[in-house]
Amino acid sequence: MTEKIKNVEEMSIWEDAHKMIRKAEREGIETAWDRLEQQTPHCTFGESGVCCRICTMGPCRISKKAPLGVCGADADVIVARNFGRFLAGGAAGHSDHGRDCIEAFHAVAHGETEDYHIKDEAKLLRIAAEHGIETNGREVLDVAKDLADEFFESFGTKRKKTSFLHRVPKKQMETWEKLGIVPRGVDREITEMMHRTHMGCDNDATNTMLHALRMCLADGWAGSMIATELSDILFGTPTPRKAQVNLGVLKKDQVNILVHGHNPIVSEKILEAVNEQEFIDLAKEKGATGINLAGLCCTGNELMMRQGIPMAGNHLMTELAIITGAVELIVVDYQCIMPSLVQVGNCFHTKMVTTADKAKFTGADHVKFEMHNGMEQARKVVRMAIERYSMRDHDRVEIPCEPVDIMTGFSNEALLEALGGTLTPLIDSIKAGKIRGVVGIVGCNNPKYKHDYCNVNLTRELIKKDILVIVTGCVTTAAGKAGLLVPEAIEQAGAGLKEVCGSLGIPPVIHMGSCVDNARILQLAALLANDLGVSISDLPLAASSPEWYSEKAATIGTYAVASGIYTHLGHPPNITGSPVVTNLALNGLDDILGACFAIEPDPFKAADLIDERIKLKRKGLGLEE
Ligand code: XCC
Ligand code: SF4
Repeated sequence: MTEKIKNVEEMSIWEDAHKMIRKAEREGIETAWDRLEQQTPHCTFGESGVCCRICTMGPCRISKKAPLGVCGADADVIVARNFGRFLAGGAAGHSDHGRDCIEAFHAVAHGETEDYHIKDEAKLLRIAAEHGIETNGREVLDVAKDLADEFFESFGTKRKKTSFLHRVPKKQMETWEKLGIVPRGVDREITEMMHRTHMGCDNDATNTMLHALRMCLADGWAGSMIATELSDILFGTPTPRKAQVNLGVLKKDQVNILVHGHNPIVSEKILEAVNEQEFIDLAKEKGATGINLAGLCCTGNELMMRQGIPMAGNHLMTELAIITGAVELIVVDYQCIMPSLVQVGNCFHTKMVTTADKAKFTGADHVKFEMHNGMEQARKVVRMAIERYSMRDHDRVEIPCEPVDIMTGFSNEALLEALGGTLTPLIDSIKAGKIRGVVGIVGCNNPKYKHDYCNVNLTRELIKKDILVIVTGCVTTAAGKAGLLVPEAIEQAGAGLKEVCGSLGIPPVIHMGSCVDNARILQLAALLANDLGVSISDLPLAASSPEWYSEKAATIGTYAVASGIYTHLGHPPNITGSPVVTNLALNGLDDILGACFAIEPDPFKAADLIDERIKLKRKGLGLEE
């Protein structure tokens, strides 16, 4: 065995993680940290983005000795193409999730399913009206049919603009028009990126990156925004509610089912099924006291926001959740699901079930969810979980801690309601400097970092500086475990933020949902900019993804910057081999968009960088500190 690079305390900041990593070591179970060690050191050509595999005259690797690929492409072109395709993967992930939501919504509108319904009619009518669809005196389902068509069109190639661009502030839109980056169709922009990056097409790094901005804008303002708004229409717009987080939400004496992935279409049905009396009785027959459903990653966020279902953990906790030995079944749809979960499950009695044809895992059982059979399939999955309870080895069960309370459910609608119906109190607080700015901290975990160290410390530092923090994605669980998602956390905030949040009864760190729900942050930014009659890039806003890992996270960062929001990342994407692309990301974009990326692994220094930026933007608006 090779020497461990890190001790357990250096891998994560959490007690539940430490205990489960130790249990894994005792029981000889491999985790992401072990495999990271086997993969280290990483290939420096790959890391800096200068390895090109786009055609079979290569692969080519750029170095001082060999500065051009066989075709003559230099490091800038190769990095831009690789990064363009990386971002296309992220845009495709969110947006195809959005398309699945449209398909569900379309099936409801056309009466093709009994299993899904319109839950928030008022929101449906509001969004339809936003898109110029007649709502007066019409059947709700007829309006829904038109809205489904509107959204499908947003993915196509015939229009000049996607849906939701009417939400973009005027000045911001003028910037995009000038740069030629107004997104046309979601699929079109992704396909065009694949085309441009084929050998012999776009051989100008800056030009490729401009298209990357357009493609990512299509993801944020259309693909993701459609996913968010339709999920609200189908399953309800989130409202503030209590929930709990960490591995302590698993129950020793109950059948534990975990939902993992992203789209509420599967997890909402599983939730309905676990509450059916027939299954509760069956679980009791098998010796359990009940059925416990908990979430992981973003599907966990979706269920937590709308239903208050507890969150077992974020990305790096997914293997560790199974290592408790208490999980009967883990049911997944797509994205961020480590294939290793099958192997870890095999070390216990844990069954993994896949539900989407586009995300099968060798070794897992496949129960295909379709619009017409969601409930039937959910019942099948819950029955499988209950049947496995008798296979559990109770001597191997270890639930490592007590759960922590959180407050969730802050959709923009809910936030507006908490503010008394208008944004004015928030804007007044910003003007008065009680809230100096707003920062969205989003994204993932990455075993290259001490798990959640940056996520938590950056959040803490910002609220100390009177900066309101909005969290989504896997940062949510980090902030929740740290006790930052409850109203009492105002004690850790600066005096101004403490006063404002205290009077509203809200936490200084607001949970706004899953990763597609970063679209809610875009909408909020647009509302603030419109209210002040400025561009988003004029606002004292920033975004951060301290521990990001995925293509999707890079895409989110890129649409944030393209939308005028300064964005901090803990580490750079694989672009450092190109001076042109790197300079564009860190400086050049600032000149054309009023926003750029910043890279800083240290959360305390990152908080200072963000603080400086907020000062600058406040000054630009003529606001006092
Ligand atoms: Fe995935 Fe969305 Fe990242 Fe978490 S935050 S690891 S992308 S689940 Ni999106
Ligand atoms: Fe090499 Fe050019 Fe082919 Fe890339 S596209 S593999 S640089 S020959």
